[in-house]
Amino acid sequence: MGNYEFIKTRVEEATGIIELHRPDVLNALNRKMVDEIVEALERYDQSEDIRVIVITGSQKVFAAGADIDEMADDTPVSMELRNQFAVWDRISLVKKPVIAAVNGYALGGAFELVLNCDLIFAGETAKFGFPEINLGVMPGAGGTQRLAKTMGKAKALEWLWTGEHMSAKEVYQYGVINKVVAPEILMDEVLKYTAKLSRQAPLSVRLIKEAVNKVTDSTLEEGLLLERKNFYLLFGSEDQKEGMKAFIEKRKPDFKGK
Ligand code: DAK
Repeated sequence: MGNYEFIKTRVEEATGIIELHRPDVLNALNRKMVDEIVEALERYDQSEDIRVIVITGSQKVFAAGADIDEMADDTPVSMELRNQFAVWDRISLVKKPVIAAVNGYALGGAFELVLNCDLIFAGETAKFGFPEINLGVMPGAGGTQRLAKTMGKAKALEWLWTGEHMSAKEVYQYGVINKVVAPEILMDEVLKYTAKLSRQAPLSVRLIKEAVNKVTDSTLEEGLLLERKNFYLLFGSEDQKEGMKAFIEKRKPDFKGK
């Protein structure tokens, strides 16, 4: 993988891992770091050896939001000219499953990055929140929309207005995250799940992701049409033939993602 300054990458079996690494400032996301995360995501998405992607931080912190020093002097014009949202938009174009593994703080833009992932696993000591209101701003990289869609309008507003941190257990109760485990076994739990997911038919995994994301991004009618299209598409794949043949022959399928 590329030479990165603010992230580390490694591969475990068929899982590509991206670790945020800017320890001096609690992994605060500066622009270069966001560029690096997106570049690594896209590389793993293209790689034939990778089936699942994990984004994580350290045991202590996922990330304390966007780099406040870097954005303090920004203006609407400077942000518009830099077209900074374009790079964020590329995150949701990743076709493979992306899982966030969160220990410690995931605040502001870091929580938005987490909400952009398909699944969220957290350690018991993880803390989530949108402190933007304390800085006189608001979430701008999808936070208000994704939070309200997953936890409901009333709770999202209550929380966004206070800017307070919520524990992993609380957030789990509202259905925002998938699983809470002891912090020291977080990565093992995530890798157990990705090992399982890596054995599933890759095309099915990818088209299910696209169809489920339609639920939150469109009307029911559009979602049903996309689901049907993807369903037909899978019947044109070698993996569908292999999967059904393997069942009939009472053996495990050997999926190739074709
Ligand atoms: N930015 C820069 N430095 C940060 C930082 C941040 N977000 N968070 C922490 N640090 C630095 C601290 O300044 C401190 O540096 P030194 O003093 O040691 O030099 C060091 O990290 C350790 O932090 P603390 O001493 O504060 O550590 P504590 O354990 O006491 O507190 C904390 C941890 C996470 C509660 C606290 O650090 C904190 O509240 N941090 C700020 C949280 C925050 O407000 N985050 C930013 C939210 S706004 C966009 C997309 C997204 C966004 C914006 C634009 N576009 C696409 C245009 C997102 C915006 C946001 O995230």
